[in-house]
Amino acid sequence: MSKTPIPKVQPKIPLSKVTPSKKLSRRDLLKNMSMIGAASALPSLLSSCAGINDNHPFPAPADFCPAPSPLTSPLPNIVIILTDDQGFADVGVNDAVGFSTPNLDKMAADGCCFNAFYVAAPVCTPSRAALLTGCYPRRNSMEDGVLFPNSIHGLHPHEVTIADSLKCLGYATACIGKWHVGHQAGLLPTHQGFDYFYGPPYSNDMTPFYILENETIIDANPNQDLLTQNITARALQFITENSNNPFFLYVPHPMPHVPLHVSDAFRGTSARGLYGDVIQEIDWSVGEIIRKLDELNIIQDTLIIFTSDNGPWLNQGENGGSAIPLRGGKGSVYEGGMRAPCIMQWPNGIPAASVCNELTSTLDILPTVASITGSPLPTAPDTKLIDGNDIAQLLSNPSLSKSPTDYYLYYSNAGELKAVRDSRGWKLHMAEQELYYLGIDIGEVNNMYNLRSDVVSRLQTNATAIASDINAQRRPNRTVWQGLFS
Ligand SMILES: [Ca+2]
Repeated sequence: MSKTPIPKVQPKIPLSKVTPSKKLSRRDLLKNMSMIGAASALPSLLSSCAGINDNHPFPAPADFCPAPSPLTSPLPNIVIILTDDQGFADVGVNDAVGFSTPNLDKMAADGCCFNAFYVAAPVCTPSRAALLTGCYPRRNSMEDGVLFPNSIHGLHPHEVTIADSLKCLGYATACIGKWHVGHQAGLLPTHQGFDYFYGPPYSNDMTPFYILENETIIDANPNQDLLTQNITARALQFITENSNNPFFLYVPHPMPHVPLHVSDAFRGTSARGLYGDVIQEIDWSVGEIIRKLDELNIIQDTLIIFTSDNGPWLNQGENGGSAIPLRGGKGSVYEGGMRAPCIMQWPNGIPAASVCNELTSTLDILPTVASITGSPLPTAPDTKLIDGNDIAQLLSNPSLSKSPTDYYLYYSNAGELKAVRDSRGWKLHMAEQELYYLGIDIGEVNNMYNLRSDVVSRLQTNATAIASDINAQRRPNRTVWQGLFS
């Protein structure tokens, strides 16, 4: 065994260590809330709240971990690289036009392309909350669009994230990139299982835009041209410092979200304008991470997952990406909004040059990581607490195994249930009365709604049942209206 002994679980940083740059007065808060149209919610907040709403059924993070029971030796490192608004077609292996992604293509040659891999919302915040927790955003009340600088809620710290789960086994954990599931005091990555955080709290088109290290603003006016470079440098440093122990590295790039920015080294390098240049720099970053893992001789025991948080921002024109041949993009529940490019590499666990066409999603990452490491999941008798499924068998045998997910729900960017698909490829848009068979109609062109009432009925019934269960088991987000950062 090449790994060092597993260290003791470290407690999360207590709330008392939070150092907000500026506190808002109650008057400022009222002004902000009316700006975001939430004034009507205020009386219940004020009456119920001594700073936070805290009716979450899960234990506090420090009390979550059961007795550790790691399964394998050595434990695999986990690296998740998440891009922002990169389209399904914006990687070489998915026929990108005008730029190249040699490092992602090599990753596919050394690992597996997941061609029916979904995110759980067509916009940033709910998609990211889902990836981290394995839950549809409605289950943990993160479904209602993206957070803005004056938002005062976020993912509840009692939710069990991938980082929380792996901390129980002593993993070193870092989030290096864009967070965007809660930026007020007590909602940052350091309260969600991450030992270290570097990056912006939310999207790069929001102001004030700043860079945090853990919970301190270290750059109030960052040069966005250097975002990808700086994130990459810190990711490499984290890998180097933790090469002798198991680690979880989450790299959610702020790019290629508009406004696009790229370093001088990559400016003008593609035939697809700034968007192509930005993707080529992200591809470079992927290559740097893989090279570092290789150099440190730990790549065999590292699962690397590359995907995007939602589809391309099509109305940005030249500055947006592409999901062709999929229909729609960011904000849409057509495939282009929620089917993401996904490549996974793990030399000891995934066969090289493999392809998986089975139904999979970001929801599956948490339970799969738990399966391959032995890290714990939240449990309760007879109650479903997360929505994802363990796809470890699909990793080890991508072309022959079957998806454990029978039905997948498509929620809008406002959290409304809009569509459902099954593991065979039938997809129903309920309000629109559109039925497609994705197996031969990935572009959602040929509406078969009036031809297959049996399929419509089956999909409708199952979607309604799953959604009803989720609604019945909803857990709260956390609202913080003290200690605001901005
Ligand atoms: Ca996004």
